Amino acid sequence: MRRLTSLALLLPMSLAACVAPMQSGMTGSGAIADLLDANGRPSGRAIITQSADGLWIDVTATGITPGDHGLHVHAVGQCTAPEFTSAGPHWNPGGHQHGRKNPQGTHAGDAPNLRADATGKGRLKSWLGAGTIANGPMALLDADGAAVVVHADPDDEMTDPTGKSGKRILCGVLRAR
Ligand SMILES: [Cu+2]
Ligand SMILES: [Zn+2]
Repeated sequence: MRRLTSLALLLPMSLAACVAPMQSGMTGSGAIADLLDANGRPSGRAIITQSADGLWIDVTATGITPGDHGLHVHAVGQCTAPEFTSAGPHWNPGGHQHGRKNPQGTHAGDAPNLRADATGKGRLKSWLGAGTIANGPMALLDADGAAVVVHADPDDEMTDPTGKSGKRILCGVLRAR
């Protein structure tokens, strides 16, 4: 009985220790982008959160064709329609090749494909990789910022430097949140 009591006293403390890093990742150390299509139409949202193990991405996209779409963080925080080439190449502070399945990969900005359903809506939540939002050599929001881009075609997660993911159809400039 005495042993049970001391366990019950210890439990809340160990729980608090587990939860603390998650909370600090959710308050302040994040970035958000409103996605726009080539006509400037609101088309979803991207949120990037920093936690102890790196960056996490959560993207909701609307108004796109059903199926898989390449999704990346690009190196420049500029989305000039309609081509969105202003967003630059994939965010790649580590100097790697493209693709999560590429032995020479991966870009820090490479996310898994985003799959849209029959209504043209999709959501992708994934661990992105090592990195930070604002500080250090792997900072996402560096001097020229960063953007989230959704592509017309699936990313083969292998072919350098773009994964053959085709046209850039949605783009959103990341800002600190
Ligand atoms: Cu891209
Ligand atoms: Zn890439």
